[in-house]
Amino acid sequence: MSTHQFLPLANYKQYPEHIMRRRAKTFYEEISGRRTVRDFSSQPIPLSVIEHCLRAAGTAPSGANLQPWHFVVVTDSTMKAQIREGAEEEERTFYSGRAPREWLDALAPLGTNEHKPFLETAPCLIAIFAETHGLLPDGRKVKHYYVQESVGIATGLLITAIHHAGLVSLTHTPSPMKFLNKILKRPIHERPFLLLVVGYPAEGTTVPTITKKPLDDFVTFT
Ligand code: IYR
Repeated sequence: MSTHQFLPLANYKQYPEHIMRRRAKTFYEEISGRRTVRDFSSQPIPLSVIEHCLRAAGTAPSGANLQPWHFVVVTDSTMKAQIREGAEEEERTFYSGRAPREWLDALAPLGTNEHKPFLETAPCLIAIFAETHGLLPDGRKVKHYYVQESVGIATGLLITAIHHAGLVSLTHTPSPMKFLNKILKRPIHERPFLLLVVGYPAEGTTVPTITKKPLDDFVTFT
């Protein structure tokens, strides 16, 4: 028998089926309106909103509940400029040789290139790090489990919370992203996972004409 304490499941509420259906549909309608944006207004965002979105991300399930993530919120313009410089350096090599033709062809509909002005224009960058292992105060390592999955889920919740709050985001993955450890002074056991650009869309922003697959194309019911 477990010697650890368990509590009754609090706050769970079972809805009648028709209510559940309506809630599921309403949520789908809200989240299907999310678009990745690459053109940001410089208008500052309330950090209290970001704090709540991060709290939501921190509720994510994780391997053995070890929560192997760290989020760095960057609003300082000098730091944003350094991040832009680091990212554009990687992107220049990516777009001018490192990426195979097939990859560049796949990206063509998104209209991306090596210029990343949004890293300076947007009011907020959230650098997400995956902790490959934990560290005890005495320096001993703690093994982490399902790190990629856990950080991916937390990031998904963060993106959802940001959309729900009424802000837009861009999942940016300059690769490799090691420059983020240096600029943000994070230890080497924290692996940069993703750079989330957050803010308001610039006036007149356009988004590419891409679509999401219909359900039948990506789900099998047995
Ligand atoms: N990191 C590059 C290239 C890029 C790669 C993928 I996969 C994308 O979905 C979008 C961009 C860039 O940010 O331009």
